[in-house]
Amino acid sequence: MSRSFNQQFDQHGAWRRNFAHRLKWLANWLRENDLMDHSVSDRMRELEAQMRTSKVMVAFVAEFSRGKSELINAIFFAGYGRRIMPASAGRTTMCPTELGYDATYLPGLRLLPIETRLEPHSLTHWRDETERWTEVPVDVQDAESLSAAMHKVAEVDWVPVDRARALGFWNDDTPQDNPMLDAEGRVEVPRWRHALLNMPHPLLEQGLVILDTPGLNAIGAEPELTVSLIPQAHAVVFILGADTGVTRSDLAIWREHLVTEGDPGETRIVVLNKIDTLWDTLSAPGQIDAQIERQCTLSADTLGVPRERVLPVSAQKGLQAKIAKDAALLQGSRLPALESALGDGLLGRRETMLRLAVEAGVSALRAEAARILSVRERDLSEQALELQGLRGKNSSVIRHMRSRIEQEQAEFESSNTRILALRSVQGKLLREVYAVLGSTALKSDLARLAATLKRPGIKLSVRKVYGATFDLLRGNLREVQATTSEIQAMLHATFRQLNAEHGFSLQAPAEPDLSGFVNELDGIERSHLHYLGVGNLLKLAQSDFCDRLVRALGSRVRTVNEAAMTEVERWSKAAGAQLDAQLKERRRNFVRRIESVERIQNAAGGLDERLGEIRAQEQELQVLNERLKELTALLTSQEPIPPAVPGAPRGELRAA
Ligand SMILES: Nc1nc2c(ncn2[C@@H]2O[C@H](COP(=O)(O)OP(=O)(O)OP(=O)(O)O)[C@@H](O)[C@H]2O)c(=O)[nH]1
Ligand SMILES: [Mg+2]
Repeated sequence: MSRSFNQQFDQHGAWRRNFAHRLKWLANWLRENDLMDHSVSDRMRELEAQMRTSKVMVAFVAEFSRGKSELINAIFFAGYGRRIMPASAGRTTMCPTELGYDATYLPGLRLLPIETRLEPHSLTHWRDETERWTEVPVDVQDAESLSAAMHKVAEVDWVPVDRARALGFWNDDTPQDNPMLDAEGRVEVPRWRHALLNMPHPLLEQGLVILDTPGLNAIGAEPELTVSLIPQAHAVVFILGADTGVTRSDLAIWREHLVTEGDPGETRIVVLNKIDTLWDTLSAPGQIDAQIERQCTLSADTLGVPRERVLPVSAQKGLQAKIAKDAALLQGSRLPALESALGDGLLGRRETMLRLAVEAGVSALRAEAARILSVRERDLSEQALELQGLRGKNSSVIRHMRSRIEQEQAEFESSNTRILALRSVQGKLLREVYAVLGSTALKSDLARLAATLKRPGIKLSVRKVYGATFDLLRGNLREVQATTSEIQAMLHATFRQLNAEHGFSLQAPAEPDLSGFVNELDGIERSHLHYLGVGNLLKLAQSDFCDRLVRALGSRVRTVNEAAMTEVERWSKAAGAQLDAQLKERRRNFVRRIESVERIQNAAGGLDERLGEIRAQEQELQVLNERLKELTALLTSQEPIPPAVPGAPRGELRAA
């Protein structure tokens, strides 16, 4: 039998915990052997954060009442022995609901009031404005309390049409989509804009984020969901009812949310839910199966996905079976097959991606630490050469040698101008990068877009207007890439000179490649145009819709720009740290050389003794080098860490 999603996620979590533990070990070892300089510790921190903060988001998207919330209950919350997410006939979930765990906040439910839509900020902005959220205290250990709190996401208010219009739930241009009025002419609108449940559930603690969404009308004009939140999910589960098949509104949602930006298909799973409604005591089991199969094939054809991407289940019976521990019913619900599809596809791919990212980080870390070792090795062999030259020489020669080293030291200290110049040019170019990609520049680019989109008659040329803005944004990244190439050329030249002058082994770190970010912008542009193409174009006439759309765009582009700036910064820091490390080692080297000569001056026969010491130190370095390779290779493996060779030099690993 295949493992359940929960088990697979547990393993994924164990793999991550194991990595964090080994990283700590490695850090101790590096510190004890004096190998933890700035660039090494930066790499360490990055690796640690990368593992710790990596999230896996699964979004559940469908028309109302298809069973999104019920499916979430069945897959993730059956252990509570009851429904946690409210699921009932008609519209239930009224606002997008994110379930996750962030240890920096107390566990509980936070709700963002719908009125925030009247203010000009994106959801991303509101996430950090804690005081604007309504906190609902929850005892997350207690199923009753949790379930009671979650009913908040179903809350609605009845408001006059004007207010509904302002909030984005009423559009005069598309009357067919407007909700019904009550006897007093009021409109039903969600009370909350977004809900965040922060809860130390084992899966959520390991980085799973679940996004439950409301059906079509309850979303209203919230482009952020379509153009920002859902495209960033690692998997999207789209749900149909086995009784209804693909309806017109299912198709509308599919087209708006599920047609992907880049990576096609694989991250989309179609669920044909409520197969229990086809279970019929008058039909033979074979007939029922044939009927389910027919519905799956039909749905696959209508949506244009391969048949195997459509999975039939009964969320309700699955939940019931898990709670009652009824194995036959669970098999009948076909929930296990869906869970393993989610697990294999989603977690498998996620883990591979994380592994690749981490491996790149680990080899950079190894290279940084190995560089420190090789500088030390070279210093030792130079010292040995220098000392061997003293064999059989008289004391005046030795005195002379000492003063030569001191002179060299003084010259070295005064020749730092080239290094200072390099630093200042680097700093200036980096400030230019910030100016191009920073949020002030972005704001003005996007303000222009918003203003243009609001012009009457713009609908026909939306593609062109977006194209112009995105050309500008892509141009910014290219401009920055040109700047980094310039810095890189300078680094190469200066490093080569310093290497020649001082015998350093500086090597400019690989220049960041920003083309991936350009591709991300392409994807964002496509998703926006797609969104506007599926019937949202008319809404551009509403100025607040336009603003919301551009804000959602702003927060995604900002993320891309910030990630690009981080890459550039990391690269620039790595170059600086190398320089620092070599300067530090060189200074230490002068001190050691003077010390050696001093000792030989003072004691006859000290020469051979000192040479012997140097040989021993060289051997130590070799052992450290081997151990470094071994320990970094073991970071991502599950194998036990072998003990160090007996008699190995100081600073062996201690358990963290
Ligand atoms: N028979 C049957 N009913 C189901 C199944 N799954 C869900 N339901 C019922 O369908 C209704 C809607 O389920 P929900 O989970 O609230 O649907 P939803 O997609 O979250 O709907 P909204 O929150 O309104 O967007 C509820 O009454 C569920 O009990 C199923 O597998 N079989
Ligand atoms: Mg729901």
